[in-house]
Amino acid sequence: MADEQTFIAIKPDGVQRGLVGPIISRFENRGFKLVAMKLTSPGQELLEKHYADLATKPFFKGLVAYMLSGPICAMVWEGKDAVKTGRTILGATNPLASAPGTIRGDYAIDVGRNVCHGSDSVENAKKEIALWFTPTEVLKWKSAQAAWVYE
Ligand code: IDP
Ligand code: MG
Repeated sequence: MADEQTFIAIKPDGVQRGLVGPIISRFENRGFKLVAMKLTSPGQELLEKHYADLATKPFFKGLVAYMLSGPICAMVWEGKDAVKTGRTILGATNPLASAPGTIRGDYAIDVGRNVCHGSDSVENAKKEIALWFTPTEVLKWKSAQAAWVYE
């Protein structure tokens, strides 16, 4: 499905380190289509919802504090297999286990400063997109590149 959507966020460390451009470029260059984007500081309530499945983890408080430490660049990227391929572009959760060529493998060292987020399933992508964006913020548009990206 070329219209699969994934939620990708550049975390506060990625924004502070000037990685917004390079991270966007990786998704653009691959052929994915940007359908929503905003620089946002969403607040504790949204971030606790976003990471609700990790609420019992010992690092949860620190994780939320990290996500509250500066602006986040929130995006929705669309294309064939966008969720799984998005995770591949990001690399492993622990940057030291991420292959060079992935975002985390090229730009990060510590798991608690891994510069980016990507949805881990189509179902969670739908939930995350609905949490971070209103429906009108997610645009429908036809990319002029589509015929050159898809056969
Ligand atoms: P993911 O971001 O690759 O999906 P998750 O297991 O969903 O990984 O964890 C969410 C985020 O929580 C990670 O991206 C990372 O920033 C943070 N995190 C995960 N495990 C640890 C840890 O052991 N210590 C500190 N932070 C962690
Ligand atoms: Mg996750």
